[in-house]
Amino acid sequence: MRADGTYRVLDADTVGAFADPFLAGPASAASEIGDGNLNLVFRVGDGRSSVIVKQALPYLRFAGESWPLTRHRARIEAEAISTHARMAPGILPELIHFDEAMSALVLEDLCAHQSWREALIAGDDVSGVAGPVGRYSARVLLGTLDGALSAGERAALQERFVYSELCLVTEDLVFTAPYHGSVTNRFDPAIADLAAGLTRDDALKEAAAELRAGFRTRAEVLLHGDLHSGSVMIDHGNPRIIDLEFAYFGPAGFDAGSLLAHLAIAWQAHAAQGRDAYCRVVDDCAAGYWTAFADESRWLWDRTGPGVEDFLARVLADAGRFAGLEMIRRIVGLAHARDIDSLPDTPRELAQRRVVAAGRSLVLGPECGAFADLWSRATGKVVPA
Ligand code: SR1
Ligand code: MG
Repeated sequence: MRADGTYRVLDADTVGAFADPFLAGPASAASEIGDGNLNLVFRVGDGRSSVIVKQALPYLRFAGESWPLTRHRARIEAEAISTHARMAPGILPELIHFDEAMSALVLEDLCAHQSWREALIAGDDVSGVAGPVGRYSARVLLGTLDGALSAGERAALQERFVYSELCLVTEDLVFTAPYHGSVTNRFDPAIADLAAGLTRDDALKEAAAELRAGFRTRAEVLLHGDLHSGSVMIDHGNPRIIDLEFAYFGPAGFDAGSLLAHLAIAWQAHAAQGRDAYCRVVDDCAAGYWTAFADESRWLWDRTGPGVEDFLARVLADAGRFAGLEMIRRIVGLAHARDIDSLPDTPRELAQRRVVAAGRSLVLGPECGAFADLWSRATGKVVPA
């Protein structure tokens, strides 16, 4: 907590003084590097080393002051990093300092890393990334599932991660807006027919509402809450998980669904450009994530009651449903995926239509019973009857 307990918005001129105590030498360079939807992000250096300062604004950066938000997400992110790091050491950035009054985190600078999404878009080598991310998901799920902690510890943790304002943003953007013609939706004019069709699709609307109820009420595990390829920074197969401000106790299949949705989006972007060889690379990422998640879960499983295979089957079935909604909203909703937005017109329209069709089949088709089933539907290789 700052001594004077006041909040002020940092900028490139003032963030140096704020970060100074956390650098070896005096801060000599600072720049705003954030391209995220929510917060300010600065890199501050002393010529030899650097840190990241991430500050929550009292509104949603993407929308501006017309969409006010509290700054509670900074505390949630700080606590989620610390909690997840205890369960999955080495894969979260180091939290150097948290200033509650300033709603600011001082974090290890992952300056040698790039986002997994950007590497996938560029068609780069991404080997060695998916496995550790799958093990991270298993560790935080198994570490916070009912029975993993004493009842008192778990209740205390749940109190720190109640259903947050950002959960309401997810509710709106993922489960509601695409199916109700919200003014926040954004889509290519070329697929206006598709977007309009979603608002008349009663089966999809109903399924989305049911999944929203589960998202709201099933406080099963402490999730990342926004786990996608842009939330994973990589450096020669060494992934680090960032942006935990959406963390909350929710359904165990949500993170896996979100991550697999974004890998399917990457796959569809390459497929629409005829890059089949790179689609095989993305196939390996998706299978590598799920296999590592399942194997690590089996390794960590140590409880009575329903067995680990039942647990994995339930996570997979949920992941398929959540993945479908995540895919659809990244085409017609407020926040898109650069994998597809960056394509030229013809492959972009093709990919957008395929992503929405695949998403719909995941939401409305039979429950996914095996990973291959989920992935073949997400990539449109199989369309369930
Ligand atoms: C306007 S906030 C939009 C999205 O950005 C975050 O990364 C979440 O995915 C959220 O839904
Ligand atoms: Mg995010």
